Amino acid sequence: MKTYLVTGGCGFIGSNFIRLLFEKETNVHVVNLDALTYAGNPLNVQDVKEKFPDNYTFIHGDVADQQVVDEIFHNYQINSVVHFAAESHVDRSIQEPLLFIRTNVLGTTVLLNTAMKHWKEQWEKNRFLYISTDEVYGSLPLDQPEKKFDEESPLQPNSPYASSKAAADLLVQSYYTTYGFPAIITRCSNNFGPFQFPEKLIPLMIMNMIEGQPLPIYGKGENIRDWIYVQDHCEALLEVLHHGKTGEIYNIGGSNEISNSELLNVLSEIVAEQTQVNPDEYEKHITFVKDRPGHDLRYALDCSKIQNKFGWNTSFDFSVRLKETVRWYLENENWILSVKTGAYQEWIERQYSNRLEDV
Ligand code: NAD
Ligand code: TDX
Repeated sequence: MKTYLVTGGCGFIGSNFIRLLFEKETNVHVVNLDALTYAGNPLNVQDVKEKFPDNYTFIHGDVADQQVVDEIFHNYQINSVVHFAAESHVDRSIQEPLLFIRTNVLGTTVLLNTAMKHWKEQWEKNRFLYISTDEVYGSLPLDQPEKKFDEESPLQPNSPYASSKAAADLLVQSYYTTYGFPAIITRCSNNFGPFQFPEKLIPLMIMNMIEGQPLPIYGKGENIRDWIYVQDHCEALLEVLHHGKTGEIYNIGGSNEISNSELLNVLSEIVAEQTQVNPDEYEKHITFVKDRPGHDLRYALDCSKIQNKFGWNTSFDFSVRLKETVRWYLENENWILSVKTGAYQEWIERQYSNRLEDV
């Protein structure tokens, strides 16, 4: 039996990863450590809990809490750590940077220290996979489409979120260099798919279309992101976990760049088709609002390393996956209800009270 400590497993990517892990592997035990912040939703792993009651353990706790993390390593023979837990939203980091430092930097260091202490004698069998992000590289210009970031590109993060992820990324690297700690880092582009909290662009727009809310595009909508379907990301993580080399960094991207405005047009058409509404209905709600401060223009990753080493590639046709994602949000009413009150409501109120009148 192999035991994985997955942190942030009630969040978007973590929950998709746990589901995939149980689909692909037998004889595994997953310990999911999650603080259940506004972004963590127990419904995201409800099916896993029901299907694998003996192989799944949930621990409600904070990655920055030394005692909790120490107890987990004491109580379970953890073979590998897959560290997703983070404050993950750029806009929130602009409003509350200290929280991002605590969770993303201190939390990662507590995990590193504790794993190091408990793993001393079995180093070779263990892996610590840190889920970093493409945002650590900073922004690319819009007028040089051939430029992409590879794993050697310098780190030039811009937002407090990206800087906190970069700080943790460097700490993970330092544990490998200094102690030989068995760490691997992945840096992924923007994910989309089921179970994503509707503060990130795609689910926010889908939810707002369903709810008849305005569709706020920051600035001119010309910013470009590289979108990857969450399952493709999770499959890449399994490859890296099993075949990756310690001390190495792997970019994971969708090779699928699109501007926010274009994306919103495509989404409007898909939601309109699936709800049998005229697309003009949604397009008239598109509202250009004050830009995000320090808004990165473009992200794009060179993923040749992971493609060449593991033969990994994305499996999807973007528009097919977008359609599936829209359908998921339309069909999962209970999930929508669970996020609709509370943080989502508070989030859109804050967005609109802060932004629309400023334009
Ligand atoms: P998310 O916000 O959906 O989920 C984060 C999870 O971490 C939640 O379940 C939350 O409850 C938990 N958490 C937060 N603080 C915690 C703490 N102190 N202790 C324990 N648990 C805590 O995030 P996501 O989009 O699933 O991202 C997961 C990871 O992947 C993050 O590290 C993020 O930086 C990285 N990443 C995300 C994307 C993306 O597009 N979403 C892209 C690249 C990298
Ligand atoms: O209401 C909005 N309007 C808008 O125009 C929101 C929420 C976003 N945007 C823009 C900002 C970005 O250019 O859409 C783009 C995507 O925004 P987000 O979904 O907030 O993602 P981004 O800022 O690109 O960061 C994401 O990618 C890398 C994730 O949130 C990070 O966790 C990940 O590390």
